[in-house]
Amino acid sequence: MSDLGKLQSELLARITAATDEAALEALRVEALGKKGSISELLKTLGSISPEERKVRGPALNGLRDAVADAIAGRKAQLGDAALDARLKSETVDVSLPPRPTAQGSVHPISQVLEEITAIFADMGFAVAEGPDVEFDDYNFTKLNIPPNHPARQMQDTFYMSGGEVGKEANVLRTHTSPVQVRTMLAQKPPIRVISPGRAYRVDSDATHSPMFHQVEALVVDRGIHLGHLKWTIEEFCKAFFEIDAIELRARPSFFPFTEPSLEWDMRCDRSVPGQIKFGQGNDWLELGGSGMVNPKVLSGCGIDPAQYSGFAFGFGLDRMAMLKYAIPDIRGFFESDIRWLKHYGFAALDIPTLYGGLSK
Ligand code: FA5
Repeated sequence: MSDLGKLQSELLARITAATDEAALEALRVEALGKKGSISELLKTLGSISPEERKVRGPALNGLRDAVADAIAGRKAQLGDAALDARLKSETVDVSLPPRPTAQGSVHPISQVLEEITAIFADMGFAVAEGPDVEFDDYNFTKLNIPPNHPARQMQDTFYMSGGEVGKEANVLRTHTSPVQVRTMLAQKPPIRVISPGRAYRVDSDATHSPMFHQVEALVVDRGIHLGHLKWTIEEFCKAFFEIDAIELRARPSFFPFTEPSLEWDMRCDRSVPGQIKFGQGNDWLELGGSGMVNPKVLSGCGIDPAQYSGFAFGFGLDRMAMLKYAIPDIRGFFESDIRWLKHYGFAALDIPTLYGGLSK
């Protein structure tokens, strides 16, 4: 065997025997590197005669290519074997339980809003909506609170700059009562709507929030009187507080948009801290304002007060949630504290109805 043949079979045997990439790389450097055995032999080509070079040149190139191919082939073989071994040893445990996902809850305001809507739906009320940014005209003037009237000061709020009075909505509504105006302008009697939603005032303490919720009710038809108002509030409170033996008290009050005006309180016992028992005790809890729709408001909205009369009331929705679910401070509703939401939130909406549900 020629010297080249010997070198080739020796190198190929070592390549085949190499067990990892590092050993292969060492062999590559030893044979094909700058000072490798084959590279050194190639350098000798310059110093031999042209006739010899014709024979030795191709032989050396053949040797170099055979060794390079063998290294590449063995490298691929080792790579495949390593991948095979990894695939055999690595397993995916499909029985691993998923990581727990954060469970949300229904906010008490959403729960109470749905409860109230369902109870009034059972009594035949539709839901009317209005925007949070309201016309000064609807929030005040059409409710018989003209500019500079002292009642505007009792409901100080946030005004949008640039809103042209009467032309552009320019005030964060101070109550849900402007929805009365919107409803009467859009629809003729008989009217029977509620309007739950947000309201805004310059207020902030444990029972007053700058942003809060009210639910408005409006009924306009022929022959509507205070008895209808009383019955509706009583039935609503019985269903909402889930107690038949409630006792309500009406106090004379003043709202420019109702005449006469009444505020409603519920009898309760608050002698045990953190507990409210309705229908007993000697304490009274305020629910909200109400009254017969002022004839000026009716005619201002295009309804003839000689033919129609109506009642309206507006209760604080957050206050009702606080009463029903014994929540001591209104500010917790809007602080987005996860611990608070976990404690007072509901896993799912739970909706009691007055007469057993709409489907009946
Ligand atoms: C009104 O807002 C009248 N629009 C209610 C009304 C409607 C009267 C229809 C007649 C006819 P008042 O300012 O009293 O009334 O507010 C009603 C209820 O909203 C209060 O009893 C209270 O429960 C709630 N409320 C008022 N301000 C706040 C506040 N800053 N934070 C939380 N609740 C509030």
